Amino acid sequence: MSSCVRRISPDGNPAGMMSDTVYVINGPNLNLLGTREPEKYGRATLADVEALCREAARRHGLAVDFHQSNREGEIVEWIHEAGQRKAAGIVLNAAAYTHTSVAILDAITAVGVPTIEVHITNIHAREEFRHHSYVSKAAKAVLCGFGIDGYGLAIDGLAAMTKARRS
Ligand code: CA2
Repeated sequence: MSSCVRRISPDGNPAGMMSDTVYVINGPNLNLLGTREPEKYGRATLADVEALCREAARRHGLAVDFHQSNREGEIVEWIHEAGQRKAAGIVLNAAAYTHTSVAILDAITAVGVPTIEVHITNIHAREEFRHHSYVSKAAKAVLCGFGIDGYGLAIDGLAAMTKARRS
């Protein structure tokens, strides 16, 4: 006789099953969006980015866990949380940590959640030090230069990428 045990993890997600949640994680200074340097980053606020992400996710039957921090360790911990909760994906604008953080690269690699790197600006058309990204080494895809629309495009891409895995 065979039996099957379906384990339920503390967040209510059956063990081994992918959740419908996409983590959107924003790095340092992105809380200033819409209030400074509009010529570079536009006039939309981080609250506008959150609304855009929720709408894009809703179209695909996904939910959003939206975060911003100016602290590297907190970003690392949200990536771990996305892994523990078996998130459908991560949309990550690590901002300046993109160009410096091996800790964030290691976290993405460790959790194995499909991660889309997003930048509002085209980092390759900016200063040389912005051309290198540690995040890109572990990202499934990279979007830059679409303004805040890049976040919605990243969620569309994640939905397409993970559809088969979620059904
Ligand atoms: O283009 C992007 O999204 C960046 O990730 C933005 C980072 C920058 O360090 C990256 O090279 C590219 C900077 C985020 C700062 O956000 C601000 C927003 C409004 C006003 C001032 C800063």
